[in-house]
Order: sequence, then C-alpha cells, then structure tokens
Amino acid sequence: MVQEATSSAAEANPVSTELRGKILLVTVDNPPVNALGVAVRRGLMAAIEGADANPAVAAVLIVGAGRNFIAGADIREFGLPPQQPLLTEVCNRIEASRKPVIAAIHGAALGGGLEVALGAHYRIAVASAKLGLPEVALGLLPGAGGTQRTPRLVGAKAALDIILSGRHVPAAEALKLGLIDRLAKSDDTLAEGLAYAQELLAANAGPRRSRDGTALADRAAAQAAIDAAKADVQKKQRNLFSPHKIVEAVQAALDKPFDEALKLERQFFMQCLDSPQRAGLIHAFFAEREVAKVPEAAAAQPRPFKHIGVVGGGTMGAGIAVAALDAGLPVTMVERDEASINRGRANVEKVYDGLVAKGRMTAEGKAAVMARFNGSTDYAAFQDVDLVIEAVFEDIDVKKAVFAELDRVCKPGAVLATNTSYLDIDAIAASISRPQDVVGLHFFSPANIMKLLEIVVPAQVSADVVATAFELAKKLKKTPVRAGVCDGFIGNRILAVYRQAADHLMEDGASPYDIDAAVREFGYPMGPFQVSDLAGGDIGWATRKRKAATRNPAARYVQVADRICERGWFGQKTQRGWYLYPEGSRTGQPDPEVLAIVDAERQRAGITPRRFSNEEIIRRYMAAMINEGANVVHERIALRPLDVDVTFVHGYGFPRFRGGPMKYADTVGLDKVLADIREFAKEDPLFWQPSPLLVKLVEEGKNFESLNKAAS
Ligand code: T1G
Ligand code: NAD
Repeated sequence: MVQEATSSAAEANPVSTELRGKILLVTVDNPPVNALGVAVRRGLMAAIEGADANPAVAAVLIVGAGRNFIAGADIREFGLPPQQPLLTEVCNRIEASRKPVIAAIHGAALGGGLEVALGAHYRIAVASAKLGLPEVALGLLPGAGGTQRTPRLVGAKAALDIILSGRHVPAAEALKLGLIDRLAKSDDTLAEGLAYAQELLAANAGPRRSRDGTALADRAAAQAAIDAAKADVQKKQRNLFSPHKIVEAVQAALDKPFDEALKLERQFFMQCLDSPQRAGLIHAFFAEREVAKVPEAAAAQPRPFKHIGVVGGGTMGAGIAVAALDAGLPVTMVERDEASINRGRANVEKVYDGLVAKGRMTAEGKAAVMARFNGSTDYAAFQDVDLVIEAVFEDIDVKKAVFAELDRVCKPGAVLATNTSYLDIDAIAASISRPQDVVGLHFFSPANIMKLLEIVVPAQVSADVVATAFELAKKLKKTPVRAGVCDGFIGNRILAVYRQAADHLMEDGASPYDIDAAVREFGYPMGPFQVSDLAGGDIGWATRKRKAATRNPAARYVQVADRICERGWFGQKTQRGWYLYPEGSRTGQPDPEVLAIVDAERQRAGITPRRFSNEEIIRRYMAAMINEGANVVHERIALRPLDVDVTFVHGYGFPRFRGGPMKYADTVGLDKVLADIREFAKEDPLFWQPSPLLVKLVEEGKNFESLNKAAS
C-alpha cells in the first residue's frame, strides 16, 4: 500500500514526483482507482520529460497510491471529446525515456494501466497483483499500444488469450508469461520497486523497449495462434464488434512495423469507441456498480452475520446453501423430514462432487466445505443463526407456517428472508411478531451460479435489514437489485408481459422457432420458448392456473402453452416441450406436432396467420419489455431504469452489449418505441397501454438515462 496524499493539489496534479537518491519516484494518486484521466496523463508526461532533463535522475520508478497501480483509462471520459496528450503518446514517451523506467505494480494494473507498465522498460509486481487488458468487456480494445507491445513480449497466443478474455492475470502467471520481469518477495511495493531499480542501476541496465520484444519471432506459431483466435471469435462472439478488431490488431503486430501497426490500433480503437456496443457495455459496467447504492444502505449499518440458515433443500435451497458455503459461511439447513434433509444434503454435495470430478476441487477441499454444513429436521437448529433464507414450496400457507416457526425459534435481531418468486412478502411479514426483520431475497436458478439477487423491500422492513441483505449480496459475490413488492417484483413481472407478447406473435403467425431465432439473433443465448423448456413449462402452467380466477376476461389469452402442458410436455425434463429432445439431448428440435397445435389454436381463435420479419418480432418483443420496465420504474418497484437493466443482464440473459432493455430503448429512441406501442395498440388496446412514464419522457424530450443521472 503506497500512502495517498489527500490535498486538492493532488486532485489538480494527481501525479507527484520525489527524488529518492538517483531514482525519481513518480506516484499516481487519483482515487478511487488511479484512472488515467487527462490530469494523470499530463502529470506522467511531465514527470518523464522532467526526468530526462534532470541529470540527477538515473532511473524512474512509477507506482500507484492506494489499493491499485492503475486501473486503466478513465472510462467516464469515453464518448467525450479526446484531450491531449492521448495515452498512446504518454506510453510512447515513457518508452522513449533515456533513463530506465520501472513500474512497481500492486493491486490492479488493468487496461491503460498495464499499457503504462508495458511502456516502461522493467516491471516488478507483488504476488497479489492482477494484470490484464479487459477493454473487450467495455466493447473496446487496448488503445495505447497494448495490442502491439503485449504480443512482442508474451507471444501472439498468450496475448490474444489475455486481450480476448479480458481476464485478470495473477502476478505469478504474468511472470511466467513474460509480462513482468520480477515477482516481489514482500508486499511492500515501494521498497521492492526501489530495490529493483537500484539493482538495475548497479547492473548498468539501460532502457529496454517492449516494442523490441522478440516473442513474435516464430511467425508460423504466431500466425497459427491468430488464425485459431479468428475462428474462435467468429464462432463464439459473432455478435460482438471489438473482438474481431482485436484479432486484426494482433495480425498487424505480426505483419507491420511497430509505429505503423500502432496507427492501425488507434484506428480500430476509434471504430470500437463509435460502436453502440461500447455504450451498452460501459453502461452495464457502471450500472452494476450503481445498483448497490440504495437509500437503506446509506441510512443504516448492516447487522453482523456469520451463520446462515436455509429452510428447504430443494432446487433453490441447495443452491443458496452452496452460495453461502462458497463464501466461507457455515450453513444450517432444515427440512421437513429425514428423507428430505438427506436429499437436501445430497443436492449440496452433488455440486462439490462435480467440482472434484472436474479436478477443480480436492476431496479434502470438499470435506472442509461440507464440515461447515449442518442438516436438521428440527427448527431449533436455527437458534444461533444470524440470517435465515426460506426456500420451501411456493405456497403462502406453507411459507407462513415456516415463518411462524422462525419467529418462535430465531434469536432477536436475526434476519428472516424469503426466496419466494411471486408471493406477497408484506403478507408473510405481517403474519409474525417481527415484520421489521423480514425481507425478500429472490435468487435465480441455479442459485450458486446466477449473479442476480433481487432484494425485495416490504413495507415494514427496517433499513438495517435491507442494508444487511446488500452486505450479504457482496459476501456471496451477487449483483443485488432493490425491488419493491408486487407480483413478480422487477424481473418476473416484466418477463410475464414480454412472454405474452411472444405468445401473441405466435398465435398471429410467427412460429415459436422463428421467434426464438429472432431473439437469439438479437443477442440472447436462448429464445423464450427454449427458456420455458429449460425451466420447465409446468412452473408457468401452475402460475397461469393460479391466476385464472383473477385474469381479466377481456384480456387476450393464448392457450397454446396450456395445450402443450396438458399433454405433459414440460420441456427438457420430459424430453419434449416446445421442442423435441431426443435421448435427453439439450438442443431441441422443432416439433411438427407443436406447429399443428399452434395452427389448431389459430383456427379456434379465428386468426388468419401472417408473416413477421425478425425486425418486427424484436420490435414487439422489446416494446413489451420496455413498456413494462417503464411501469415498474414509474411505480418505484425499481428505483431507476438501470436497476431494470442490471436485472435483465444478470438474471434473464439480456445481451450485455446492449446494456439492458432501458438502455436499448434509449439507443433506439423512446419516441420510436412509443410510436410502435401506439401502432400495436390499434390491434390490442388492452395489452398495449403506453406507460405513463414513457409518454411523459417523450413529451419532455428526455430518456431513461436522464432518470439514472437524476437519481445518482
Ligand atoms: N475509470 C473510471 N472509473 C472507474 C474505473 C475506470 N477505469 N475503474 C473503476 N472505476 C470506479 C468505479 O465505477 C467505482 O466508482 C470505483 O471506481 C471503484 O470501483 C486506452 C481503453 C479496478 C478491479 O476495465 O475492473 O484502459 O461506484 O467498485 O471492486 O487501453 O473497478 O465508487 O463511484 O469496481 O475494488 C480498462 C475497470 C479501462 C478496469 C477495482 N480498465 N475497473 O474493483 O472497485 S479502458 C478496466 C475494474 C482502457 C486503454 C483502455 C475494477 C477494479 P463508484 P469498483 P473494486
Ligand atoms: P423445490 O420443490 O425444489 O424445494 C422445496 C423444498 O422445500 C422441498 O425440498 C421440501 O421438502 C421443502 N419444504 C417444504 N415445506 C417445508 C417445511 N415446512 N419446512 C422445511 N422444508 C420444507 O422448490 P424450489 O424450486 O427450490 O423453490 C423453492 C422456492 O424458491 C419457491 O418459493 C419458488 O418459487 C422459489 N424460486 C424458485 C426458483 C426456481 O427456478 N426453481 C427460482 C427462484 C425462486
């Protein structure tokens, strides 16, 4: 940890210099992550030029203040007019220094931060440091020499892996790859850096430019790596723009002189900067950090929690238990009876057996984790837990009975959470003596994998309980989204509406397979009918039956799904649903019998089918999603449009490069979305009722981003 200066002078010039003997110590101090904003770039440029001009300086050592070396360019500057000097020029100037420049790395050296280190002549890192070029995650590529210097130091194969994956490379691996020259023995970055610089001076080590690296010498191997990456990107990232540019840039590293290839890199970088994918991905980056900023977390301290309780060991209970165990927490699970708790334990063990089988965990590792798991059929086992998550059958009476037990046995101050998907959490809270301790924690299946966690805030909950839920999310490495109480909260409520739009499209003439294909082309991994087959059509069927009594008789109701479920075709778990899954395969085949059912239902409904282009399918599908998203924000079920975006990107497979449904709406233009809804309303005014918020924003010439900004 290099000490932070805190004065306004630091803000003005976040780069300070200090002569330590013959070594000029250059410290970048730009909290929170030393991003390379224009002031930092100017400070670095001045420091290097000053060093070259100062005969007292024999070497330069660059370090970062605070928790990180440098976390990259300042992402907030993207989209704004570029300011001089560009980072490319700064890195070139560092490289051109007549004095040896050493970068001493701790924490994160990412993106432009690593490019600065690659501009330097020597690199040392502490063991806990992480190095990487994650620009691809922002729809960009390393635009300050990273695509040129990295392959010259580590070879084309390793460079393409680092740049295309965007992964954070641990220091030890970076040493093996040749990305750094030295692994520090201690965590004292400054001392290790100064000692290394002294050593280099003693060895008369002069400047050594990364651009002269020879790791591309074996051209055949390099070309083979580039061709393999090209094919892989073509296959796996065909929707994305920047990965293709990354491969082209590394090809240029092989084919062209450094400066010429650097110009090409800049060209490719500008093309990525102009791509809408950059805007979508950067929106997603900041949105998933904003969602944790909620009023309750600002107003109250979380309650301490060390021991987690889980009620129910089924699909969700077991997944939630694994998520807590993976976070290092002891877990107590309670089930109805012996057979059920043994099944619950087996469901938990199954996950770890899978990891052991794949060699990603040792048997000892599994035993150590399972030693923190305690199963019981006695609710008294919960008397010492700090937080309990209920995941029993989706039945209000069963849940109320469970909460009555929790109210009886749990210690004062224990947080009582429910994982219900749809039920009224206010009613559950009101059924016990401590409603202020009840909160909704809506995990997504599989709960140990899915990142999204809807934190549902009932009317009587106290702020510190909500703050505790957000703290738990951080501990479980989940992306939390605050949601109000309504049927389906944020995600499932909006899902129900665009799912209906898909059914309407199907009954009006589009085949379920065409709809899925259009949605995949839009960027989803799966279409709505494939998702239904994966989750099980019986869950939706149960919900439709539960709602039948209260459904508006005037509302359009497509019965195709009911016809399919009545045949017991629930999807993958029954080897057929909307698709056929011969011999249990996971890839469905279109089923002519399903198409026959669809035709029969069209005739029953008196509908003459018509053709829908992919473009029109997406316009209706997205209009339904956006409109209901606006209703959810309008009713403050979601605090901001970005909460809807994060929900769908992290919980419903929405293509991240589009930023989320509300960001996508801003990209299309709210006026166009509203015009579409008003057009569709001519066919079905009951279903297509423009959201008052959408109408208001269009009238005011504003967009959803304006609401995000207003809330931050
Ligand atoms: N620019 C601006 N703000 C940034 C930032 C950045 N690069 N990185 C983080 N922040 C903000 C973040 O929004 C949050 O703000 C606070 O810092 C703490 O972040 C030319 C084109 C470094 C591993 O992609 O991966 O270089 O919410 O909550 O969990 O080739 O931040 O507090 O207001 O994430 O400790 C490439 C992005 C840029 C790295 C720290 N670099 N950052 O994680 O804290 S493009 C990246 C991270 C580039 C060049 C190109 C992580 C972290 P707030 P945090 P953390
Ligand atoms: P499940 O049927 O797989 O598991 C429910 C478990 O609860 C069973 O093992 C049962 O023995 C146990 N149980 C029932 N009554 C009990 C009691 N009184 N005390 C202790 N244990 C009891 O169900 P699931 O899919 O895990 O769903 C559980 C909850 O999570 C439901 O509210 C559901 O809506 C919600 N949910 C499900 C999913 C999903 O995709 N399956 C996603 C999010 C939320």
